[in-house]
Amino acid sequence: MEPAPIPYGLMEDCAIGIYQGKINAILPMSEFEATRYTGKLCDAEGRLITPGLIDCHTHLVFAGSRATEFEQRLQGLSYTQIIEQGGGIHSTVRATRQASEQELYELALPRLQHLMNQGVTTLEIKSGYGLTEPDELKMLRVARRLAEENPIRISTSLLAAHVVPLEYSSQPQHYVDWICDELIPVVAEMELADSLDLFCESIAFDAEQTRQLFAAAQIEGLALKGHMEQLSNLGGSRIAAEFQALSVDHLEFLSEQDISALAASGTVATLLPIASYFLQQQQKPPVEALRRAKIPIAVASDFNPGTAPILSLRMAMNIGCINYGLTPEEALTGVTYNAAKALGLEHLTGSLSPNLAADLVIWECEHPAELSYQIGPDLVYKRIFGGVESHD
Ligand code: DI6
Ligand code: FE
Repeated sequence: MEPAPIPYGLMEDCAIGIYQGKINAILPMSEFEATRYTGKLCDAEGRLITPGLIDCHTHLVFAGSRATEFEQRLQGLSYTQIIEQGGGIHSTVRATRQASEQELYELALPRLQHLMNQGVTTLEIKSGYGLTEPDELKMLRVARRLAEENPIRISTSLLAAHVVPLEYSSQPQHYVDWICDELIPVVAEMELADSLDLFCESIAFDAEQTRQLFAAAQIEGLALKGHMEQLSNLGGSRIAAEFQALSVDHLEFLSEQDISALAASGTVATLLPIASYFLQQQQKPPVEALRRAKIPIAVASDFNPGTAPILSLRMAMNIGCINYGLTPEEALTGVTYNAAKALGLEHLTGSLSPNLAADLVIWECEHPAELSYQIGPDLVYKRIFGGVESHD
């Protein structure tokens, strides 16, 4: 999945050597046979092998449901109107604050298992439904525990700047100051988050606050990400580029000027096609301009109860192809190599290369376009994480 002249970088009739959890060699079968290897063998019998899939943007840990809000939206109420009435993200915040840490873990575990069964070996999980110190820490601890107790790699992101909590609505700036001065240092000290994320939007935080939050997180050594230009353009992507953020996500309203800034910084453009499908958004991210500027494009599920309650990374690939005009090759690169880049993990996972983790999926198919094309029957034949097989 690394950039290559051959579509998908596809190699045929090869052997992959795995030693101590890492890929140590990739050889043509003829050369492999000459080694007279006598160790453990797994014959994939002509099946496709890809890097393990990476879902680089999820809100997997939360409590409650927003099904009645879905009904309201179908009757004409907008996402913005619902949040302005104290619903939307606020509704999930109420339910998540009420849930115990154990309850949150038990709600998240089957979601995690479902993703693992689809071939996901790395994912990102954000906080952002707690919005108080104990509740944000609770969410992040659940995400860390999911990684400790399951064969998967999880990158965590502090998203306390998801929305201004209702108790701060008369003094939003105080909330931002509190995140910067108190919460970020605590989270960094406890090593509970790998990155800081925020929502730069008229219903959330503005450009100046974005700058302030990024500066505070950078001092504490956190990587940076942002929900940018989803419903309007506030210039968040350009600020992210200035701060060399790992990724900017959504991007429906990204401008030409933003694209030049991103191209210069190496920031990944993460597209979230399920969210815009679910919100019936007409505005599409400027895929052709991103391509022309050679900006790495990642694709993620954005799984969350409000705008993306569809727990399927391959569905995100499929909708990305249908609604955004991605090629199946771009979609697959978007959930492997470029998704690893969006998490700063490309030296560890995301492609099949010597010295990377042996995270791979053997698929019940031969052509990689199948992965964007067919939704339904489970195509995973074997899932291998760090050299160890695990699949229900
Ligand atoms: N954009 C999104 O798509 C999610 N958060 C965000 O900033 C939605 C979160 C939600 O509605 O619960
Ligand atoms: Fe999101």
